[in-house]
Amino acid sequence: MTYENYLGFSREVLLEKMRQILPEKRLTHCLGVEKAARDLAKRYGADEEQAGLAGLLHDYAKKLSDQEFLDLIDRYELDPALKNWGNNVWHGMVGIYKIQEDLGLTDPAILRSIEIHTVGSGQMSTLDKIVYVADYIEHNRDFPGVEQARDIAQVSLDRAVAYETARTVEHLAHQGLPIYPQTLETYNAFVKYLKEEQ
Ligand code: DGI
Ligand code: FE
Ligand code: FE
Repeated sequence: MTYENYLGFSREVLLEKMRQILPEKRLTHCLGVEKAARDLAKRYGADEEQAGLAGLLHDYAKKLSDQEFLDLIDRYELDPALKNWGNNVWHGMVGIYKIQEDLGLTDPAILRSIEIHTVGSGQMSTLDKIVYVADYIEHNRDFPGVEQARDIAQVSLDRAVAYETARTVEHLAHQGLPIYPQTLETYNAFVKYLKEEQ
């Protein structure tokens, strides 16, 4: 399946749509995640087109207003507890409804990987892990620990998920920020992979 099969229009047309709603820096990040996701898919025997499209689209909803997210939560009767969170959680968990509305994308595996790209899940498919990790290690990223994350991602996707989640939880706790319960589920499910023998 090509991007065009999934979308009904070309990658070029998708990029034009994304240029209308995302600042250049965010679009550059999305292109970096597309590339990183394709590379990880090749490395781990997943579908490169599916991973690439999920990576490219993962932050599509990043610039929606809070009010738009709150309306989507109501309209799709999503868990009302989501309303206590913010853009960081919404752009994935709620963003997939905007992607379906705007682009007509229906592939459940792609939508699921975008839904959980920020918080992960205790149960992640290979595609879910690829998008989650690609978002963290894409070549435009520059933060302490990114090189180690890139190295780990070449060896074990599970360990890369564990490493990224542990760093994110540390970072959020260090800043005194609330941690979304599903982020902690991801941490608890994957933390065993940080041990050498796993
Ligand atoms: O959208 P990106 O910036 O590319 O990356 P992302 O979607 O992985 O994360 C967006 C932000 O969300 C990032 O600043 C970290 C934050 N975040 C991740 N997990 C949680 C979280 N924020 C809160 N409050 N709780 C979480 O569990
Ligand atoms: Fe994101
Ligand atoms: Fe991202």
